[in-house]
Amino acid sequence: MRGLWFLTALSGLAVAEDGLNAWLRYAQLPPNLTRHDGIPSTIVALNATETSPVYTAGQELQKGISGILGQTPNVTHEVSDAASVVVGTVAAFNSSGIATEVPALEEDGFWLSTKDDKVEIVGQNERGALYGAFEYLSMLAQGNFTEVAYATNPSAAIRWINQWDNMDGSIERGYGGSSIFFARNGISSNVTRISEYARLLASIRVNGIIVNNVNANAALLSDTNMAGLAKIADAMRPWGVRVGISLNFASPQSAGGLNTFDPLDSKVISWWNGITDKLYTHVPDLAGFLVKANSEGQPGPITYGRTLAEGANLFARAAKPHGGIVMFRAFVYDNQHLNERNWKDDRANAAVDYFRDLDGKFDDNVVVQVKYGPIDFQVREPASPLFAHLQKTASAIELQITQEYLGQQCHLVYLPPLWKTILDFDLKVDGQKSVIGEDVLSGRRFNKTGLTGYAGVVNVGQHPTWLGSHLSMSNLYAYGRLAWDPNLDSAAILDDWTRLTFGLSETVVNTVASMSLVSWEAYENYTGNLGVQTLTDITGPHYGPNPQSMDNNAWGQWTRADAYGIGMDRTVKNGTGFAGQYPEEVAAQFEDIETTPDDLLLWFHHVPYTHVLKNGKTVIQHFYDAHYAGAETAATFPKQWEAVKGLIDDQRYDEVLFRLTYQAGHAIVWRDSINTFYNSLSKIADEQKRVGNHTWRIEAESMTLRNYRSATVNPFEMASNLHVVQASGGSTASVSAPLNFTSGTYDIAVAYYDLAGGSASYELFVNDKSIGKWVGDNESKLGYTTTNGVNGHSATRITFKRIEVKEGDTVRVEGKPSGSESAPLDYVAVLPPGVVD
Ligand code: GCV
Repeated sequence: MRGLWFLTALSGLAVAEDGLNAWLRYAQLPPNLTRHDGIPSTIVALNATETSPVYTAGQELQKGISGILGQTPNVTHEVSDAASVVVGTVAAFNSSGIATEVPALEEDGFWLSTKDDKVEIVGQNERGALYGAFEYLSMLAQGNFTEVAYATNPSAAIRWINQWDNMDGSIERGYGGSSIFFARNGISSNVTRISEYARLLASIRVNGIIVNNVNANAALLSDTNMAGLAKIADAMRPWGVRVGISLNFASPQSAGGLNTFDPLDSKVISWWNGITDKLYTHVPDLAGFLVKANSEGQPGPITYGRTLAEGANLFARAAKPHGGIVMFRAFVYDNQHLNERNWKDDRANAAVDYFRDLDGKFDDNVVVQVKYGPIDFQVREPASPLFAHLQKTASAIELQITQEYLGQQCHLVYLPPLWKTILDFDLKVDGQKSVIGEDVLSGRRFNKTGLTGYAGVVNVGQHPTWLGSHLSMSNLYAYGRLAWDPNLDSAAILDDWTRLTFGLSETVVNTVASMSLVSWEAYENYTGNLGVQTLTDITGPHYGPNPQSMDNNAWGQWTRADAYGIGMDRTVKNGTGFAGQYPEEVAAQFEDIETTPDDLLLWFHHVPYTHVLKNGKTVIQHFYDAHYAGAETAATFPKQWEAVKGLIDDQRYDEVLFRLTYQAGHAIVWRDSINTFYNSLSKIADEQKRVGNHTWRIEAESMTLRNYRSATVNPFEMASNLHVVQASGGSTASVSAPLNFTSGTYDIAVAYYDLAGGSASYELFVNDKSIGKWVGDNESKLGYTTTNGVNGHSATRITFKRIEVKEGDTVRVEGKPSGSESAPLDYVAVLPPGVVD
């Protein structure tokens, strides 16, 4: 028997996994962890209706127990003495006559008891019962057979997802493939992935989803599409996930044929009432609406001189009779009239400026949805001060699981430590403790009952890994866990996720933790430090470096960098006044440069590059050092990951290794371009003389060129030594140079540019020995927003490890252009062990 278990466990490991099951794999436990006694034989689910989450819980328990423990229990719906697991609502338990001592539960809460060889899972409602079933399965899957008996309740009622899916099947800021909800300007006919997604969401206790982009298309309101929405809702309902939609404010005009969309116009009101009634006939439990108004070109009530509250209440009143709610976004700003030359202009002020005086003017089924920081999902922002002003209005925080500004799922960035800087922040409203997660979003601080919570922007797509990257899924998992309880520890959540996703090996758990828990800090280090934002290409794909674009843009995301200094002066005394939007104590802290933490210094203050930080370094030296440190940390990731080889399946091992290796290379791209840019702007040298000095590099333009020509790049800092080479025709080109390094073993890295419009092929040689071949086809592998430029988005590095080199050998790279990709090369680095350059 033991031998059989062993074989199964081993073969289980070898099976390739594509990530589709995410953290719900229910992999069989290793024999030493499996309890052979007391494997549940009968599950009683106290509801036999197939669309009921309790019915789903019964099925899921059966599936999970069978996978984890290797024996398939029966599922029945009648109470019997044989029952070893019973799942149902408090009401169903009571009416079945089962004696339980369940404490009072809140909506969606549950009680789980595994004492006395019986498992009882009691939900306040059906959804809660399903959550309890997932909790029990999560324990089993982690080999945790402890006897427990406890109740748990959500911190907030709203725990939603926002997908930014377009009706043509694309996803705004989508890096995980095309939409699972929409295709060809309609609703997708295949709901399999939709229901699988709902399963994942239910397991992390997400109870609602907006399925279409906030930049909404009124075509969703056609009869055909409403019928399609009903199919989506049917697929998600058994998992307790309610569906909602984003609305386009101008729909009465663009889709309804009216000559206005003024929210106070009676024709407009009755048009929306009619549409809403119709929607509810298709989807009777529609969760509600999400509205982006008067922002980034979207229409809204201000167009007619109406307030944002009047706009929100229009939808609230239409939805109210049906029990629906309106999530109204506070992301309102006027990018047409922001002018960097005006020292006092500041997009960060917009949310409070627009909403402060509207507090209390929203209907009670409106929730103002506030991005976590005042700008837009940057690598670090202070908490939005709007949370302190919405005292009579329901509010929710908007977090972004989608890594729009944080490496687009091609860089490992575990986000909970970033979210925690906001959730754990104390706004000290009126001098009283007002921690955003625990006190404000829970509704406790301002005595809000019912409607508060969380909205997480997610770009799940058709990719088998859902987000395009296995490791990014920890962010989705953690989002649900934190929305339930914002006081949870980021590291503990991650360990649960790793065990469920990759198995119980301690090496795997420790490796994922050791990379993930420093990943946000590393990303911040090699992108934008001290609160300056990410320094990405704000006018382009928001992916690679482009610090110049962070000024003189119309989006109001500025750093005010010049030859002498950097940072936004957001003080009241001399700047934009933003610091004054916080409650008194916090405002005073940020107003004063002495009490502003270094990591938000440039958010609140404009300082010379020579300003000395609390850590004793000047701003510019900190920039240099942080970029080197960040890239060095990223360089450890692929190496660390190698430790899990053989401990997880090869498919996921290889796919993760590919991305971590790419990230290590792109971190160097970031490091060099940011350092080169600020070095050139400030003319202040790096004390350690690293910037611009690359002992181990051979610049392509200095090599012997065949069919390649040297070129400058724009922006200038996007190439080492400011130059690249590009093939001048369609035929194979090459660069070659003698290696003037002491004979030994080196890693050889080649820096090249991978453009969207072609797949150039490359080969690296030492003398005439081929070291490796590759193709510039990131566009079909990585999912980030590709471009056709030789720039910080396309800059890529490939590394060949442990190559024997003799002094005087010749290194050669051959490149064969393809399409618009002229096989561009930047440099070859010949790296002694441990050197990151
Ligand atoms: C959906 C940023 C993003 C946009 C997004 C917008 C928003 O500006 O870049 O893609 O639009 O935020 O949140 O509405």
